[in-house]
Amino acid sequence: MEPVFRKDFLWGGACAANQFEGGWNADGKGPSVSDMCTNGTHTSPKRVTTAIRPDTLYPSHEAIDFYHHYVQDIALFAEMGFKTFRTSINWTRIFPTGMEAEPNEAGLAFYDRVFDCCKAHGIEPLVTISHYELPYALVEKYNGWASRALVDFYMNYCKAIFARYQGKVKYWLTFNEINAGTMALGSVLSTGTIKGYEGPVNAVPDDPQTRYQAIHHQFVASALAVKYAHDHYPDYKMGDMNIFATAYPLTCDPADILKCQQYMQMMNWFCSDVQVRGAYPPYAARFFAAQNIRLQKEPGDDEILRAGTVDFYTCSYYMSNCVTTHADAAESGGNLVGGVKNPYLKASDWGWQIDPQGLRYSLNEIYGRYGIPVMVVENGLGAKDVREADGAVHDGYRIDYLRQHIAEMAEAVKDGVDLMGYTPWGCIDLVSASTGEMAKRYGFIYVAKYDDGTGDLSRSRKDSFYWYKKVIASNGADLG
Ligand code: BGP
Repeated sequence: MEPVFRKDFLWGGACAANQFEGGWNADGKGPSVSDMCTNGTHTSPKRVTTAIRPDTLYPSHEAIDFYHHYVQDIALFAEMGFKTFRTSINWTRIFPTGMEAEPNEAGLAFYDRVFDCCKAHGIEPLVTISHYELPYALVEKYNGWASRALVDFYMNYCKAIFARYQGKVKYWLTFNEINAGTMALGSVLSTGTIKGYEGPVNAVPDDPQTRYQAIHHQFVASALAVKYAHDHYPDYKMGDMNIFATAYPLTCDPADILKCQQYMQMMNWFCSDVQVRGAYPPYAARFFAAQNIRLQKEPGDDEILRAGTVDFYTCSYYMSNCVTTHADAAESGGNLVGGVKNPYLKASDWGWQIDPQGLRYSLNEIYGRYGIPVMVVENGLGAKDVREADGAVHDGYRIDYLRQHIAEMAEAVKDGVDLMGYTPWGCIDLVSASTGEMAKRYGFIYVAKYDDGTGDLSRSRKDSFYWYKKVIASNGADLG
């Protein structure tokens, strides 16, 4: 294939602190919402608890212990040729309850070491400020982002990390998958609006009013952070981050087309319309009225949103789904994002429908709408891997998945999309966000850690490791 990607294309991989660091209470760190979540499976949901229960496995507590393996892990990323590494900062390492006046020096120092190590290998960090790691103390006291008070706590956190990592970090994402809050499951991971709730993560009593109010507070916090960064650190590039859950109408029945459009609006466009264009989109008003949602805005909020628009757009892309008004269609099994089965697509073992062409389609839609640089900061196949006795993992299925998606990204670039980079999800095996499992692996690097909490944490290179190294070395021209 001819080289089509930019010369400075940001090839790399993505992780999130709560899913791979471990060290959940090391060096003064406080508990986050994720630290209160037990393990689960595809069929039995993980649970959130209001206190750490004895004899209960909390997968984030050790995870794959990047906290003590970062030197080795970043060296492996460098061996693959990573230009960038997307990770997040665990808010509770810096502010253990989220409410302290001063940051925790030991937490700040850890990320100094991580970013210095990246820099030493010529890897540019791409940092998610908040990736499902809300301080649990803010849930207990404020019901998470339901409270406007969180805007100030978030800003204190941003100011501390913006100042500290000047010269080390240039690319920032304000919230991971901010549109997760538009779904009921997002109330655990994203908005933290679960005060006093203990039970399965998919059975939280749903309250759309609270979720959308929480998202409004996140919009304000994000815009203030972007504006502050632009004013104080002109070299910082600020991005948003969305789940892009492409949907197609199941039939050409105009009722299906309309339903799909409405789904696309409130699921995929609503948050980025606010964060990229700086105002609530017109279609939202009717949605809120129909749901009886009344947002509390403070005077000046509209100006804040207008002044804090992002420099680049990012998204996760794993799958697509269908939407229909016809009641007899079968559900697809996606964990975070539900939908109707597409008869033309196959699904992963976790029911996520694999749709590489949908990525080309989505990138065209996104770039056509916003016209700012776009980056795919999560994509990949969660699958069960087998490590052979000699340490090898023959993950041809993962190579196939990634190859097809990269080929479609190349088509999107040829279509005219300004694509900045690509960071496949879970470049090293880590804990699944939706199920809490280790068995759902995404990595190029296998980690000997299992669902029962056992494993010696040893790392080994999968077949996809060597394949991705060639992809990066050829700037995407050699897809093997
Ligand atoms: C996204 C999250 C990630 C990640 C990924 C894969 O929704 O941003 O944190 O985990 O999906 O999902 P899962 O881990 O459930 O397979």
